[in-house]
Amino acid sequence: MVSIKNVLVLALLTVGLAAYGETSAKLLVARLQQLQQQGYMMGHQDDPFYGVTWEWDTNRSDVKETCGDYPAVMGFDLGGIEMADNKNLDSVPFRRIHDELIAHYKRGGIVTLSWHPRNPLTGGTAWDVSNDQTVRSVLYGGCMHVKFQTWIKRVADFIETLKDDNGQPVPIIFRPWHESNGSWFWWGEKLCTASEYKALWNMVQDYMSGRGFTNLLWSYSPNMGDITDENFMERYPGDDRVGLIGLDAYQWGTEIDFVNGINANLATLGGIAKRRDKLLALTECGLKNMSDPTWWTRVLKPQMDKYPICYFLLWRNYKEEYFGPSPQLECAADFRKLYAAENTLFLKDIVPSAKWKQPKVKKRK
Ligand code: BMA
Repeated sequence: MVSIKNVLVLALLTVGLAAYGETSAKLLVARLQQLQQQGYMMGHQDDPFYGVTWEWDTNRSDVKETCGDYPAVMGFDLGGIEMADNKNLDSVPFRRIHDELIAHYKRGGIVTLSWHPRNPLTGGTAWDVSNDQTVRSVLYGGCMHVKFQTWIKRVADFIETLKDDNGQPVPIIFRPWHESNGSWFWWGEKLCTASEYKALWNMVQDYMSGRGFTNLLWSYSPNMGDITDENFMERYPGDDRVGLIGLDAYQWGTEIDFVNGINANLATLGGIAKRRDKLLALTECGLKNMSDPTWWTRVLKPQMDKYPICYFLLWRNYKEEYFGPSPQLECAADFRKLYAAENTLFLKDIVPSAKWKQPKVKKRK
């Protein structure tokens, strides 16, 4: 139901936006803030490409086949685009990422991009942490700087192709250099200093700004762990550089550890987001292979209900490691319960009318 409060919030946001110029990223922020009044959105990584029992079909979605609706948020990964590969690190053709991302936007959904680039110094994967000079090597003056500029350009060239029917750029939650407090990616905590990490972030962001992109909502997401106000700020790129603060939180161990960890972290990040006027989200989450079929409503939902997150994104349904639902799994019933809850938003909840229109963004002079 559209409440008077929601209408007022939207009106105020519209006035506010008009005052300092609209970009599609600012409109996306306003839309996320508005939707948050109703609850939090459900998201799924790689939703339209493959599921627990199928791969590479078209017009399929494990989420839709389980509950009858698409996720509100779809996530896609750019890993491999830097090498000019045709497929990403999980074998998804970039052509399909392009098409499905635009299709989801056109049906009224929200899209987010992550990036697991290969290691530019060693030639290994994003997880190759064998050399702690990698970040330094791509910064100004580093031996891989020139090569890495080409990598960034390829990312930008792909993003530039993501346009709607009117030729307007699709607004995207862009989430590079994630889980910086862990040390499993070459940009991780033990692999670079805080100032090197921030220089890496800034280099990519400044390049994108230089290309004139105004459709990127920058998302910074540490991984669940020992996060304090102080250690968060060490690598936080800055209020002028981040629009959304996220948490990546999986239950790899016991339920109690997960519940304690996610509460501690969402309380900390929620406080930081509130004070700095940023959006908050669970940018990745899940329980591997849904080993507990009631996990979503019994374990995850009660925690999410306590914090002002705008979405949660379950990671991909790869057959060997899946985090979302699938109709034939035992957890399907629990997912339908999650779907039926008032405060969980799926595509139809965020696009109440078939008449949803792509917003017109005024061209900047
Ligand atoms: C990880 C795993 C990997 C995958 C990567 C990028 O969490 O799912 O199998 O390659 O994400 O999608």
